[in-house]
Amino acid sequence: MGDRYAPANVNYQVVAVGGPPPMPGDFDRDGAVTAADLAAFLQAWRAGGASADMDADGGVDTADFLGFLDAWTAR
Ligand SMILES: [Ca+2]
Ligand SMILES: [Ca+2]
Repeated sequence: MGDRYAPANVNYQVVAVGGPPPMPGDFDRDGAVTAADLAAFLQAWRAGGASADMDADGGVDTADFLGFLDAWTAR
């Protein structure tokens, strides 16, 4: 028959969409707060996005940056 098993996309990765992050600061939802999340956080923080409101006080400011650093170092 000539059929051969061809592996599917080996670059497949799970990308979660929607819902709250499993933990504060885990922007890419891989279960850990890492440098990759820092990049995502900074992007949201500069834009003043709600996802950067780490302390959930309704504003995006320096306290949220410190909150992210706290989540990062507490991993
Ligand atoms: Ca992460
Ligand atoms: Ca805030």
